[in-house]
This record gives sequence, C-alpha cells and structure tokens, in this order.
Amino acid sequence: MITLALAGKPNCGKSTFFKAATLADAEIANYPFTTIDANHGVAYVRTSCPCTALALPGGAASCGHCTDGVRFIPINLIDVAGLVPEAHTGRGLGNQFLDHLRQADAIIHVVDGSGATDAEGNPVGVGEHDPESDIAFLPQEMTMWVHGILAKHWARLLRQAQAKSFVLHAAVAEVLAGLAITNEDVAAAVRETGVDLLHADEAGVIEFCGALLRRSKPMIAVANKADQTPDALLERLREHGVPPATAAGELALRNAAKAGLVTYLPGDPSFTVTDRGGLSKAQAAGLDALATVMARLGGTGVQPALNRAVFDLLGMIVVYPVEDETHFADGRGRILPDAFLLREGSTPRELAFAVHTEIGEGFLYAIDARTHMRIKDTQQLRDGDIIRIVSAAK
Ligand SMILES: Nc1nc2c(ncn2[C@@H]2O[C@H](COP(=O)(O)OP(=O)(O)OP(=O)(O)O)[C@@H](O)[C@H]2O)c(=O)[nH]1
Ligand SMILES: [Mg+2]
Repeated sequence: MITLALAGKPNCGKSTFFKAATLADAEIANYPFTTIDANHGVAYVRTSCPCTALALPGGAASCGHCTDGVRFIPINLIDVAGLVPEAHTGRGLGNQFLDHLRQADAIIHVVDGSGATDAEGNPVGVGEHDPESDIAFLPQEMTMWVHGILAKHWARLLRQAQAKSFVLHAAVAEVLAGLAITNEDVAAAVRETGVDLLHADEAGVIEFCGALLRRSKPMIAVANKADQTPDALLERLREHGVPPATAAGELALRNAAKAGLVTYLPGDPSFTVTDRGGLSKAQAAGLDALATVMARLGGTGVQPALNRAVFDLLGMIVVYPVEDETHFADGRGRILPDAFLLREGSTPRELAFAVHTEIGEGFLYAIDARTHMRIKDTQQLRDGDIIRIVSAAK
C-alpha cells in the first residue's frame, strides 16, 4: 500500500491533519514536540467510481463500494515528530525521527501558513512569522540527513570503488537502500546534477543528495491554518505552489459528519447541515464559520493534498480487477470490489502481481471489461480501467 508521511516543523498541525484524515487518535496541542513517536493510520484518496457509467447487473444503481460515485481508496499515513532547522546537527529532537520518513513513498510538508508559530514551533501572533521562510527548510534538512548517512561511509565507498564510477554508484545505492533508493535513482541524480561523485567536494555531494531525495521522497507542501491566514498571505503562498488547508476545519467536519450533524464527503467543497434545530448554539456558530472559510478556500484542502501527493506526485492510477468481466464483479458477485493504486505505465501483468504473486506468476492474458477485448500484457493500463486477469493460478 502507498505510504505518505506528514512532516514539518513542530506545532504546524501535522497531528491535526493526521487525525482528520484517518480519524485515528493522535495527541494535538499548541506547543512544540507534542508528537514524539510517529502515529500510523489509514487515510484515503478520493476518486470517481466507474460504476456510475456502467450498465450494472440487475439494474443496480451503484457498486455498493462508493457513495454517489465517490470512491475512497486506502493509503497509509504517518504523522512524524516535528523538525526544526538544523535538526541534522542535533537541534530540537535531532534527526533520529527522520527515520520514520524512510517508509514513505512521498511526503506532505505541513507548513503553518498563518505564520502563528516561529521556526521552532513556538506560538506567536498570526502573521508574526513569515511562513515562506519555512517552505525550503524541510527539503534542506532531509538533504543534510541523507548526506550525513553517506558521509559516514564515504571514505570506505571511495576506497572500494577504486576510481570506477559505476561501482561507486552501486555502493551509494546500497548504503541508501533503506530509503528505497535504487541504482536508477543514483544514476538519474548524477545525470540531473552533473556531479562526478568520484571527484566531488562536499557541496557537490550535498547537491547530489538533494536531487536523490527529490526523486525518492517527492514532496508537496500545504499551507495549514488557512482559516486564520490573511488573503494576501494565502495568495503569496499559492504563488509558491503551496495551496491552503485547514486541518482543524476538516477534523471538525469529519467529526460532525460522524455524529450525523452534517452531510460531507472528504474533499467536497462544502457541506450541508442535516438538522439545524438539533445543533447547539456553539455548534451552529462553529459550522457557520467553517462554511465561510470553506467558501473562501474552496474546501478544507486536506483531501486535495492527499490526492495531489498520490496522483500528481507519485503518478498513480486506479485500476479495478474483476473475475467476471460481463458483470464487473468478483466470483461472489460483488461489483468492482477492489480498487488498486498502480504506477502510471503499469501493465496487466503488473496488476496481476499486485492482486497476488501467484496470480502474477500464472498470468495468461487480460480482458478489458468495457470492450470485452483481450489486451496485450505489455499494454499500459489507464486510470479507471476494469480488467479481468486470466491466470493459470486459481
Ligand atoms: N487555526 C487552526 N489551528 C490549527 C489547525 N490545525 C492545527 N491547528 C492547531 O495547531 C496546534 C498544533 O497542532 P498539532 O496537530 O498538535 O501540531 P503538530 O504539527 O502535530 O505538532 P508537533 O507534534 O508538536 O510537531 C494545535 O493547537 C491545533 O489545534 C488549523 O487548520 N487551523
Ligand atoms: Mg504532532
């Protein structure tokens, strides 16, 4: 399963974002380093379910796995301890917690867009800290962390490489294998930066580490606490490619939806109050304020951040494997029971392996359920494809 991590300086709202996205318990407080041990939970990406456009068996209106055509696909989410500038030199909690980022396929950098926390995460007045200054620090810290790992081994690696670049590149990938860094990543980072690792100085190796991280741990940023951020500041952050979010707003809404007070699906631009008369005065005022914020922001920004990380950053597509292609169902008649996130460019054979190793090993051919045509095992799947895998394994 795809894993995203929430990272950023202390007190920017990572745990609030985590709690909103997973509804798992996590401690939230207005002081730095509330979270020490990482929180792990299941969040979802939102997609349009193909069932609404299909002629379903028995005239069924939907597959039963979506809500009015909105389908949620699980991903892992990790909420890690806050990082301060110079964490790689041991400041704050140091960089031991960067280890939690190892498992992540991509990172959502939560920024306190309202400027209400200083670089160390201490509360200050709204706008007193410039959030733009926070955007670059996380990639820098992570780069220095990777550089620190490499530096520990550098003399040995150079000795072992015996002046052969390809040996050095393979050895670098091996040292960083725990970060899911491959030979191809190393080669691509060398190409991108033009750094000759055999003869590079420290600045060159750091530049290479930065490029390596951009490939292996891609990152997007969100400007959290947008509910209390002035419009002009939000605009500036948007210009840096950092869209707004209100994790606290999303958390309030999901709790209200769970309690049956509102109708809201994560990622909707607005919500509807189900029974206004049943709300306390405080609840009504809170929801009204939130409605105004969401109208200003176009939603809470939490679900779009998750979607952007998975679909834009990681380039995933959604494919629906079925056993019975005429009914779009599995062997028990359940319609579109599974939705798989696969890398763009994945083939039916790769889908077969994603379903089960044995199904992959026994792969014979695939059928596009919409056209009933056989498709080549090398053909690239498209987002929303419904595919029957025919395999010798059963
Ligand atoms: N106004 C506003 N406050 C928020 C929002 N999200 C989080 N907060 C507040 O920010 C403070 C810190 O939230 P946490 O979620 O604990 O932050 P964190 O990044 O996990 O902090 P550490 O674990 O200490 O690194 C709390 O007081 C939250 O209520 C938001 O969207 N809007
Ligand atoms: Mg926290």
